[in-house]
Amino acid sequence: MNRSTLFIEFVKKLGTDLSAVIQVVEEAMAPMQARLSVPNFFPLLIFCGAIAILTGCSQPATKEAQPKATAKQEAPPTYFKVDPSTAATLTGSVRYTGPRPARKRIDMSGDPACVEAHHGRAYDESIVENRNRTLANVFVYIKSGLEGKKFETPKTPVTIDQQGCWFRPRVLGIQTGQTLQVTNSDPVTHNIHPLAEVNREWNHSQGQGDPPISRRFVKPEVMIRVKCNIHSWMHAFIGVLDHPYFAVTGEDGTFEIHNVPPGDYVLAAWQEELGTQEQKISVAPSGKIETNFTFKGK
Ligand SMILES: [Cu+2]
Repeated sequence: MNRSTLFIEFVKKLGTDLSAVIQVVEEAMAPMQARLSVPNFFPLLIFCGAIAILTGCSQPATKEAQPKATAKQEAPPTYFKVDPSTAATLTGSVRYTGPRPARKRIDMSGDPACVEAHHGRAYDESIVENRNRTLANVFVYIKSGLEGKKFETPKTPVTIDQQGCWFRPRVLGIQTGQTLQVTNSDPVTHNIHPLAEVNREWNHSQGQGDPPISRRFVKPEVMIRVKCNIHSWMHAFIGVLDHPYFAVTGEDGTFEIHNVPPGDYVLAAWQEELGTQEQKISVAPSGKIETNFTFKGK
C-alpha cells in the first residue's frame, strides 16, 4: 500500500466531516496563534503535517514489526549433550620447582580494619606453594578442541567474596552468561573492578552489609584481572569460558575436570606470575587421563 492510498483510507476512516477535525486543530492552536501571530492557515498546515507523519510512519512501523515476528519464531539454541557413557575425566597436579617463593609482607596500614583482619600479618599470594610442593590457584582449562559445541549456561551463580581485605577465591572460573555474585563480608567498603579487555570493563563499590551484586560476562576471556579501587593490594583473576571444562587447583595442587566428551584437546594451566603452559591430549571414550604440569620458580 503506497502513501496516497493510505491517505485516502485514512480520510475515509475519518469520515466526510473533515472540517470538524480541522476545527478541533484550530481550537487547540488558537492560544498559540494569538501569542505568535501565525497566519490563519497554520492549523491546516499542522494538520497536513500530522497526516503526512502518520502515513509516512506507518510504513516503517510495518517493516519493523516483521523482524519481531521472526525473532519469536527463532528456535531455542541447541546445546551439546555429552553422552555420559563415553564421558571422560581429566585429572592431574601442578607441581612447583625452584626456590621457594619469598613471603612478601603486604602493607595494609592504609586501612586499620584490614590490618586488624590479619592481626598485622598479611602476605602476598601471587604464588601459593602448597606443603607438597604443588601450586594452588592455578587455572586449568581446555583451551581448544571444543569449537562448534555450544554448552548450556549453569543456573547457579559463582560467588566472589571480599573477606579480610582479599578477594576470595583469588582465582575462579565462570561460564559466559553465568551469574557472578559479589559479596562483601568485611566491615569496610570495597570496590570490585574487573579490568576486562574483551568484555565490558566495570567497577562497583560495596559497603559493609550491602546486598550482593550480580554481573555477567558475555564473551570468553582468560584471564580477567580484578582489582579493588580502594585497596591496592587486592587482586583476583577470573577465567571466562564458553564451556564448563575448567578447574582451579587447591591446597593439594590437583585438579579434576569431569564429563569431558572424547576428542583431541589442548589443556592449559595458567598461573598469575609464572605464565601459561599447554599440553595436547587425546581423550578416549570413558577415559581417565592424567596430565601433570610443572612450573619453575624464578
Ligand atoms: Cu577493597
